[in-house]
Amino acid sequence: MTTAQVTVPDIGGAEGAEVIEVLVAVGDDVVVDQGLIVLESDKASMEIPSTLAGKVIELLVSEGEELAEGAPVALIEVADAKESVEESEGDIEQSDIADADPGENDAKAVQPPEETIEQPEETTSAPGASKQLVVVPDIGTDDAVELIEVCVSVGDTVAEGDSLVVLESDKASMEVPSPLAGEVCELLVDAGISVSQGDKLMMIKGALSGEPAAAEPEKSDSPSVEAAETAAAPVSQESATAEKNPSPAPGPTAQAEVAASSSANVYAGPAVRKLAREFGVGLQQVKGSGPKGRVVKEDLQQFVKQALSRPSTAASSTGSGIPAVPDVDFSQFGPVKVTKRNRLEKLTADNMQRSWLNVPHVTQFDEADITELEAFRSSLKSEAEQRDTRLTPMPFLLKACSVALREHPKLASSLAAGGDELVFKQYCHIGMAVDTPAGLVVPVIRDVDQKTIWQLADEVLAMAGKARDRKLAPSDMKGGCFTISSLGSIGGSGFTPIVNTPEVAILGVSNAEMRPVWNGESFLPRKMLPLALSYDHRVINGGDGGRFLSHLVRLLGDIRQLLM
Ligand code: CAO
Repeated sequence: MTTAQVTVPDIGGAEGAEVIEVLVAVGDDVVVDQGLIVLESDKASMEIPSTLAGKVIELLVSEGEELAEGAPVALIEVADAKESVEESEGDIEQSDIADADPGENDAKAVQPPEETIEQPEETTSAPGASKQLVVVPDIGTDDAVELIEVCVSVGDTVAEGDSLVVLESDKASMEVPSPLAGEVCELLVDAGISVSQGDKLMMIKGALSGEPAAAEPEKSDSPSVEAAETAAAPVSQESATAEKNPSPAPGPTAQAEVAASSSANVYAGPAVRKLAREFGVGLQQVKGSGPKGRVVKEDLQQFVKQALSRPSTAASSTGSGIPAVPDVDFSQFGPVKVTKRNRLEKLTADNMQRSWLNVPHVTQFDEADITELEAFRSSLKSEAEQRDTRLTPMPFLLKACSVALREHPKLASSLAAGGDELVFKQYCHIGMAVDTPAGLVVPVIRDVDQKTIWQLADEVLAMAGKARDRKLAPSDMKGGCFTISSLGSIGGSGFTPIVNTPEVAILGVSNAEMRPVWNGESFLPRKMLPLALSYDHRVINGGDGGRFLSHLVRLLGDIRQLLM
C-alpha cells in the first residue's frame, strides 16, 4: 500500500495564504483534481486540488493555518500508486521523498494575479502617460474565465493595488488589482462576461494626466506599446489617438452591478461567492463568522434559512417593499402579557394586508331612511317567532343588495387575466362578515336574488350560528360576489370596510338611529341607517359607486321596490 503527500503548489508568488476551508475529511475517497482545501491570500482564493486518486488518510492542515508553496496538505493512500504518480506529472512526492517540487501542479492554473500584474517597465514608467489600458493579466490558464464582479465605476479614484474586477474560474476567484493610482475613465467590461488573458478591462487616467504636453503619452504605435501588447502584459498605454476601445459587452442591470460591486468588498471564498450568486444573495448582507469576518458557507446557509423563515413577517410588513415596522420591547415601558395569535387571526391579517396593498380603495357614504322598513320588520316579529327565526335588518340588506347588484353588475364583478378582463357573474352569492370569538369569518349566502326574506332570515341565523360554533366548511366561505359587513348591532356611526378580494366592493353598515330629518317643511323623526361602500377603484369609478349606493338607499327606503 503506497501513501503519498499532496503539497501546496506554486501559488503565484504569494508568500503565504490562509486555509479558509478544508473540503475533505480523513477517510474520504478523492479523485485527481478534486479540491482538498481552499487557500485565500489578500487578493485571491484558490482551491488546491488533489494530484492523486485514493483515500485521505491524514489531513496535514487545519483551517486558519498559513501555508506557503510546498507545504504538505494531505496524505493520500493511493489506489493505484503508479498511475496516480504518472498522472500527477511529478507534482506530488511520495511520503518517503523529503523535498517536494510543487511547481508544475494543476493548481498553478489558479495563481493569483499579484505576480502577473507586475507590468513591464516600459508600460508603466513611460513618462507623462495619460491613460492606461488595464488588461486581464496572466491568469495561469488559456481558458476563458468569468468576470464576476466589477469593483469600480467610471469616475472612481483608485490607488495602486485596489481591486478593479474579480475573475472566477471553477477552481478559483481572483481580484485584478489596479497597476496604478488614478481615475477610472472608461469601463470596457461588464460583470457576467468571459475574459481571457490580455482582454481589455478598463482605462485608468494616471496621476500624470495633468502634465504638460512634453509629458504626453507615446502614440499607440510606439514600440514600447507594441511590445507590451504583444507580450499580453496586464497593462498597456493608450494615447488619445489610439485605436478605439471595444464597447463594453452587454451586461447585467445597473442594480446587479451595484450589488456586485458591493459584494466585491466582502471577504469570502470562491465557493461561497458562487453559492451566493446562485441564491441571489448579496454577500454584503451576510455577516461573516470566519476569521477576520470572512463569510463562510454556514453564514450564507444561516442567512438563507432566516430569510425563508420570515415569509409571514414579510407578507405582513414588507409586501410591497414597505419598510417593516420594527419590533418593540414593550416590557421596557411596563408589564405586558403576550398571547399567540390563532390561525384565523393570522389568515385574516394576511388577507386584509393583501387587499389593502393591492386594491386602490375608495369609500363612499350615504344614509338610508329605514323607518318604514323597521316598522314592517317589527310588525313581523311574532310571525318570525312562529317560524322559529329572527328577522333582523340583515335579510333586507341582502335582498336590497341583490336587486341593486342586478342593476349594477360591475359591483359584483372580478378582475381577471392580470387586469385585462372583467368577470361578470351570472349568480348572486353575497358574503356576510360574522364576528366570532375566534376571529372574523365571511360565510357566503347563495342565490340571494332567488330567496325570500324568510329564507334569508333562516340562512343568516344558520350561517352566523355555524360561524360562531366554528362549523363552517371551507365551501361555505367561497364564491361570494359582494360582501356586507354589518356593525349595526355593535355600534358606531360609520367605518371604511376593506374590499374582500377578489370581489370589488363591500358594504359597511353601521348603527341605525332615530334622527330629526328635514323634509322641506319640518323635521320628522326618522330611523337613518349609515352605509359605507368601499370599492376597488381599478374597476369601479365614483359614478358607478354613487349610482349603486343611491339605488340601494332608495330600495331600503321603500322596500316595495324590492318586488319590482
Ligand atoms: N342598526 C341598529 N340595530 C341593528 C342593526 C343596525 N344596523 N343591525 C342589527 N341591529 C339589531 C338587530 O335588529 C338586533 O336587534 P333586535 O333583535 O331587537 O332586532 C340586534 O341588533 C342584534 O342583531 P344581530 O347582530 O344578532 O343580527 P344581524 O342579522 O343584524 O347581524 C351578523 C348578524 C352575523 C352580521 C352580526 O351578528 C355580526 O357578526 N356582525 C359583525 C360583523 C363584523 O364584525 N364586521 C366587521 C368586519 S371588519 O372587521
